[in-house]
Amino acid sequence: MRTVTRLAGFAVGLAAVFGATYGVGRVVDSAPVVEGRQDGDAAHATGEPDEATDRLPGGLLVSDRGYTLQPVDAPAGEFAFRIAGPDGRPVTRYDVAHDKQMHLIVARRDLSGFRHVHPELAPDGTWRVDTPLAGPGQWRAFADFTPTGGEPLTLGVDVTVPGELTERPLPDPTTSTTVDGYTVTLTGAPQPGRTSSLTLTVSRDGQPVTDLEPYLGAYGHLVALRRGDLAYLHVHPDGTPDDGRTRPGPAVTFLAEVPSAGSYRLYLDFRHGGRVHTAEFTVVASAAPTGDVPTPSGPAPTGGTDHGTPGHGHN
Ligand SMILES: [Cu+2]
Repeated sequence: MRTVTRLAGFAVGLAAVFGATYGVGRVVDSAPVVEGRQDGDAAHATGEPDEATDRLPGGLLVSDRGYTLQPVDAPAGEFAFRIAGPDGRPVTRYDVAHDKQMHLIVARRDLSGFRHVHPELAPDGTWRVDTPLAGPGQWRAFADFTPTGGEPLTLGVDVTVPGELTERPLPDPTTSTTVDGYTVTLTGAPQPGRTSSLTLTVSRDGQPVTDLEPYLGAYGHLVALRRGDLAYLHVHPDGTPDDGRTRPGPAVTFLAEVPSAGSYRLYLDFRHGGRVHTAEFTVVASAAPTGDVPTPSGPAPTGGTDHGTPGHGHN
């Protein structure tokens, strides 16, 4: 089903904007599978999972597959943007994914200040939200959406908030962090080019939290950003609240595939007590040693200090 969607999106994009913005992504992306898509989609026809190998990670491009993220002027205290479609006009129809038509994620270039919010769509295609940009600096804003008739996209754009900027160093890698009185521990480590299982376990006052509340169709929502370029990674929850097997905590498991070795900042949104909390981790993805056998779950990162890092509330 997914393949069909992607194919449809590609055909539409190609017909409408032959070689224009779509070409940007293809030129930059050197993965050979991309060529397969060009000549009739041999790779897709096999049904192989190719999410991470046939294109760039999300969020690096302001324009992809004919869709362009365009911030627009907004009153103070508001952030507004449109998605221009292949015909150049603002897109007004979107599919719902993870409970929403549009997910807007922002983070400062130093990976601090993460926020995940849900703008409101006006009939003219303008998305508006109380500005999530919480202070001066160079921010990256990511629009994560699926245009109706197209395929899922994450477009990114830089936004500058003037003022005195204090650059914050990336916190050390850790397997435990605290936010709003919750302790969240991480097991598993991402490895480039393969799917890794990451499990986040939530406790409070030393007791496991077993009544997490669904948020965006899952018991947690995880975003990963790569240090250096803020490549944006979709990380899919393994299980949903209504599948008959997934429990409401204390553990929430995600399947992650990172595109390269390097440092990543993970942001886990979870809901408990009627509020959304965001736990943050720095993790390091290391290339697997030669001859290593792929495993769904790697060992916890070692060498990290065990201190908690302050998270950011979701209010
Ligand atoms: Cu969202």
